[in-house]
Amino acid sequence: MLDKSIIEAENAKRAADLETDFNQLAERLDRKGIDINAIVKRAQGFGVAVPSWGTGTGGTRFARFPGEGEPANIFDKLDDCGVIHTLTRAAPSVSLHIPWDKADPADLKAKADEYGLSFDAMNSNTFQDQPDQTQSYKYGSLSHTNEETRAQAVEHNLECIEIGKAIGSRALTVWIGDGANFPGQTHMGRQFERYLDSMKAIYKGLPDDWRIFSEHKIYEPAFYSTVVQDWGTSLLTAQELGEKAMCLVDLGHHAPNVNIEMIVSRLIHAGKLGGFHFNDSKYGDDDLDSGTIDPYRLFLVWNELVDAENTPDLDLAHMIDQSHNVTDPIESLMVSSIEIQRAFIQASLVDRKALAGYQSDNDALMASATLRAAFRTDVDPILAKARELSGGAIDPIETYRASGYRAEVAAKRPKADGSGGGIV
Ligand code: LRH
Ligand code: MN
Ligand code: MN
Repeated sequence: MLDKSIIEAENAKRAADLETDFNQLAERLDRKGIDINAIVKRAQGFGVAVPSWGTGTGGTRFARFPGEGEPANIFDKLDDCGVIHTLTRAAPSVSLHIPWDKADPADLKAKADEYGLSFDAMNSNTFQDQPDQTQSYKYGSLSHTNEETRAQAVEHNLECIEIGKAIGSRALTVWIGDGANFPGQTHMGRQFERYLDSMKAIYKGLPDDWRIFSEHKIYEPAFYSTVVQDWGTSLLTAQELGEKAMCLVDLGHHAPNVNIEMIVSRLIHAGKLGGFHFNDSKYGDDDLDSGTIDPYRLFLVWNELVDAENTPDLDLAHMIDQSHNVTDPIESLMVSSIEIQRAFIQASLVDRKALAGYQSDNDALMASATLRAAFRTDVDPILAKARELSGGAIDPIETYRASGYRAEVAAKRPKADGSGGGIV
C-alpha cells in the first residue's frame, strides 16, 4: 500500500501552482456562467473500472515482454489496482476475468476492501482452452455445433455469475471469439441461433438485480465472420433475451472511422446501452491507452452520454479494456482513467442550450464550434483539484514514480517469463 505521506509530500510541491491555474480557469468559466466547483464535484463523482488483466504486461501474437514486478496473481493485481485508485481517485472498481482471477471470494473481498475497491462486471472466457476442460473451443463456444461444448461454455458463464455474486458484482460481460475463418465454414444463421440459445440458458441463471452485457466485435480471432460482429447483432441479442440484457460497446471493436458516438446514441434510444470498454485504436482492436490516438472521438462519445444523462434507467458500467505492451501498466491505467474522466468533464462543459439553438437554426458552423470550444478547454486544473480534494495525487505519475512502488514489488514478486499472462 502506498504511504500517504508520499502523496502529501508530492502534493505540497504542486499545490500553489495548482491554485493559480485553478483560479484562472475558474474565472474563465465564470465568464461563461459555469461554476467550476460544480464541475469539480462531477469529476470527483466519476469512476471507471480497471480490468484485472490490464495490470500485467499484455502481449501480441508475436511476443510478450514482461516488465519488472509483474503481478503474479489476482491479489497482486488488486494491489496494483489499489495504487491506481489511491493516486487517481478515479478507478474505484475492478473487472475480473475468470478463470484467471479465480480465488476464495472472502479473500478477494478482503483485499479489495483494503483499498476501498469494489467489483464491476465479471468477464467470462470461452475463447481459449483451459488445461482441465474436456471440450475444446477451437471451433467455437456458445455457438459450437457440439451440444456438450456449448453446455460447457454455458456452465462456465454460470460459474462466473456465482463467483460474482459472492464478491458483490452485478453484471456479466460475455464476449466470444466464435465465428468463421472461411466463407462456408459455418452456417451463419444456425450458428447465431445456437448462440442465442446458449445466452438464454445463461440469462436464466442471472439474479434479479444483475445484468448481462453482450460485447460485439467486428473480427478477430475469426477473420471472415464473427457471431456477434456489430451493434446490430448485439442489440438483437439483448432484445431477444430480455430486460436484464444490455449491449456493451468496446471502442476498439469497430472498423476504422465508424461513427461510434452514433451507435451510442442509437443504443440509448433503444434503452439497451449497458456500458463501455474504453481504449483507443488506430487500425483494429489495438487496445491502446484511452485518448492517445483520437481524444476527440472519446469526447464525442462522452458528449452523447452527458447529453443523455437524465434518461430514465440509463445506468452505465464504465470499464477500461487495454493491453499495455511497452509501458508500466499501472502508469497507463492511471493516465487512461484520467483521460476518460477528462472527456467526461470536457463534455460537461458543452453549452447545450446554445448547441440546441444552433441545431434548430441549422447553423452547422456554430454548432460544431460549440463542441470544439468545450473539447479545447484545458480541464487539467479541474481534474487535479478533484484528485487533491479526494485525497489523491495532484500528479499521479510523478507521485507513483517517487514512491518506488514498482521496484518494491519487483523485489517481492517472482520474475515473469514471456509466456502466458492475461493476453486479450
Ligand atoms: C478480446 C477482448 C474483448 C473482451 C476481452 C476480455 O478482443 O479484448 O474486448 O472484452 O478480450
Ligand atoms: Mn472488450
Ligand atoms: Mn477486445
